[in-house]
Amino acid sequence: MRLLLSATSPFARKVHVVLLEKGIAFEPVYVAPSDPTVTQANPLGKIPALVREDGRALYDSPVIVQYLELHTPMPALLPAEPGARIDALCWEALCDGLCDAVVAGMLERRRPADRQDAGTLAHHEGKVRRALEVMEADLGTRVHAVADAYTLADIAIASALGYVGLRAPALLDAHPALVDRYARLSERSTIACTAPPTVFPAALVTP
Ligand SMILES: N[C@@H](CCC(=O)N[C@@H](CS)C(=O)NCC(=O)O)C(=O)O
Repeated sequence: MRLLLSATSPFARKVHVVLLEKGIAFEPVYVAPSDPTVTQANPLGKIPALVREDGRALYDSPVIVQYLELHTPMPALLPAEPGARIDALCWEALCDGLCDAVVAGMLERRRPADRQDAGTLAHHEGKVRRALEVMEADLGTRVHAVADAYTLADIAIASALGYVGLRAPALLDAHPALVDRYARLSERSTIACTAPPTVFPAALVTP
């Protein structure tokens, strides 16, 4: 299998971590979303895409994660108990949506200064701020997000926090507990080895 990814995509990082956690053999292919390899695999031109042995491709990241969980059930990254399973999937949705908003804000800020819309920027930033507030409140001091076990929820949270740290670090200033959580999650080798090139500014990294 080939995973089409970039070093910074939080969606690709989530899938990358799941592949590593499950010990599935794959070839990582670092590529820009605009590359023809990506549009051949995913008509939407987005990464990640997983190209299977028979050449058929899968996208988007929650679908790829479900595929990997179904085809390689162990180690399980989704709880078997239905309530906990839905909770984990809801964490994934929150984290993915947060990342979508960071991406949208970043694209708006890349427009020429005189064509950036303050209302649009505030709209996207509001989503990120609210998502981080909910994340901090709901996680509290629990070690794991769901079911007292390491699950997809923790992987999605690590990917999202790493991405906020990369693209909009100031939004973490109000959330030292989340910065701590990211540092703790990063102690796991699969999270550490998939970190984007620059994660948190040194001042924000707790020992
Ligand atoms: N919902 C998709 C989002 C993927 C996504 O937005 N990927 C970005 C990179 S972080 C991308 O490829 N953007 C290119 C584009 O939208 O044209 C998923 O979870 O896979």
